[in-house]
Amino acid sequence: MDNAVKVCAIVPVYRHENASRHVVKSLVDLNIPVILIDDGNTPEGHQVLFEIAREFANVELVTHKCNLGKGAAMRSGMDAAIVAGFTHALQVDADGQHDMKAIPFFINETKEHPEDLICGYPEYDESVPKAREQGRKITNFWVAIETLSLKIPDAMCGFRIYPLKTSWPVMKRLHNNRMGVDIEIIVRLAWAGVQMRFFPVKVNYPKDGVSNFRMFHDNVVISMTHTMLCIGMFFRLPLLLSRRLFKKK
Ligand SMILES: Nc1nc2c(ncn2[C@@H]2O[C@H](COP(=O)(O)OP(=O)(O)OP(=O)(O)O)[C@@H](O)[C@H]2O)c(=O)[nH]1
Ligand SMILES: [Mg+2]
Repeated sequence: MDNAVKVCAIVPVYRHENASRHVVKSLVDLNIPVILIDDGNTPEGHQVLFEIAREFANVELVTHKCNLGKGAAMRSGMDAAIVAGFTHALQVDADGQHDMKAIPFFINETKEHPEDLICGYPEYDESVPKAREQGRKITNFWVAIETLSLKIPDAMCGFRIYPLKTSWPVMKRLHNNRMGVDIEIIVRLAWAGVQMRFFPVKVNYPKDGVSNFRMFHDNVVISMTHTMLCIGMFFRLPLLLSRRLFKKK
C-alpha cells in the first residue's frame, strides 16, 4: 500500500458473529487491517467476536454495550479508523454475502482515485429474495430524484470504500442510526460533490443466512429517509440545477 492511501476495513456486526469470521479471515489474508464493531450482540456473540479479534493480527474490536444500529456501528468504525490514521475505509457487511474476491480491484481503484467513493453494484444470483430486489429498485428511483441525477445505480450496497477526508464530516452528522444509512450517506456525499465509481460485486443470500432486515419496520424507516432526503433536495435545488447546467456547458 502506498503512503497516500491507507485502507482499513470496517465490519459492523449484529447477529452475524459466526459469518463474520470468514469475512475477517478474507480481509486479513489480503493484509487489510480490520475494525470489527460489536453492535450490542449477546454475551455469547461478543465472546465469538472477542476471540476472532484475538486470533487474527490487526483486528481491533469496538464494542457497543447495546444494539444501536448499522449506522451507529459504521460511525464508531469510521471514528476508530480516523483515530488510527487510516485515509480510507472499506465498509463490508459481516454476513459474508459479498464476493471478497472483488476487494483487490476496489483497492486499486481507490489508489488510482483516492478522492472518489468506490461503490459496489450488486450482481445477484437467483438466491436474492424478490421483495428485497424490488425494494432496491424503488430506493434507486427515489435516489435519482433526490440527487437529480442517474449517477447512483445502487444506493444500498454494503460494500464500499469511503474516502474518510470527505466522508467522515458527513457521516458524523447523520442522524440515521439504522437501516437507511447506506442510502443517506451516498445521497449526502453526492450533494457534497464527491465523485463516485460503481463496480459489480457478486452478492448471494445463503439459505441459512441471518438477515436483520425487518420487512415492515425497516421499510418504514427507509421511506422516512427518502422523505427527508426529498425535502433536502428541494433546499438544494439551486445548487443541484446549476451543477447540471454547468456540466452541460
Ligand atoms: N440490520 C442491522 N444490521 C446491523 C446492525 N448492527 C450492525 N449491523 C450489521 O450491518 C450489516 C447489514 O445488516 P444485514 O442484516 O445484512 O442487512 P441487509 O444487508 O440490509 O439485509 P439483507 O439484504 O437481508 O442481508 C451486517 O454486517 C450487520 O451485522 C443493526 O442493528 N441492524
Ligand atoms: Mg446483508
